[in-house]
Amino acid sequence: MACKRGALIVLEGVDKAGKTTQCKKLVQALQQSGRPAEMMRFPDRTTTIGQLISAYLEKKSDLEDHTVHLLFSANRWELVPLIKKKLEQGTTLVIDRYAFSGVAFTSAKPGFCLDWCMKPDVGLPKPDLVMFLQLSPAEAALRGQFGEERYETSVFQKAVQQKFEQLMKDPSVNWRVIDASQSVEDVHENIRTQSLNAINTAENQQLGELWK
Ligand code: DGP
Repeated sequence: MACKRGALIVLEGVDKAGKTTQCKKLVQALQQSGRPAEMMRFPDRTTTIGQLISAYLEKKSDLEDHTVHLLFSANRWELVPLIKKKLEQGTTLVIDRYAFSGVAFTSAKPGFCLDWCMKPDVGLPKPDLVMFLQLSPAEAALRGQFGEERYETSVFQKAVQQKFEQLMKDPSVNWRVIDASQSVEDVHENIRTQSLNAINTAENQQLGELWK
């Protein structure tokens, strides 16, 4: 019998919600319970395209807004063969940000509509579960100052949050809202439970295509 496929699990949320910490804890917990799991993150700054994105985020270079949007999307597409291979091998992938960040961050800029922003990512592997770590701007501010990178201002983050809320209305995506104001351990427990359910369901389902 062919091995059962892994699940594609995505964590989304505004900056400071705790996505990276929770991705790492989830992968560790899955591995400890004997389930093959690996973490990925977008943008993946290690590729040639990722390095262009990284320089842009660090404000070392300026790129036209449509151009950078397409680069973020290309950065996801270039990893698709690897994503599919891992899932087919039975490895569950836990991904820190995906196309939803792509759409939320660009559509928060003036002159961009959700529809145009979604187009380049149509057809990407569809996550079996997307958990949105919900944290109010006030609570995010309590977690300390934003860094120096582009997009790290509270005004912009509020606009991004609104765009995520619009995206979460799409019933074709399996969204779960997670209260990220709880303790790290409580958030982890919630995420772990949701993920185990998704892994069990994904085993018997074909991988879908996003926004198709
Ligand atoms: P991180 O490495 O998770 O801190 O993300 C870097 C920053 O890039 C963060 O502010 C969110 C933003 N970002 C992530 N993905 C995309 C994307 O696809 N498009 C745009 N415009 N911004 C993104």
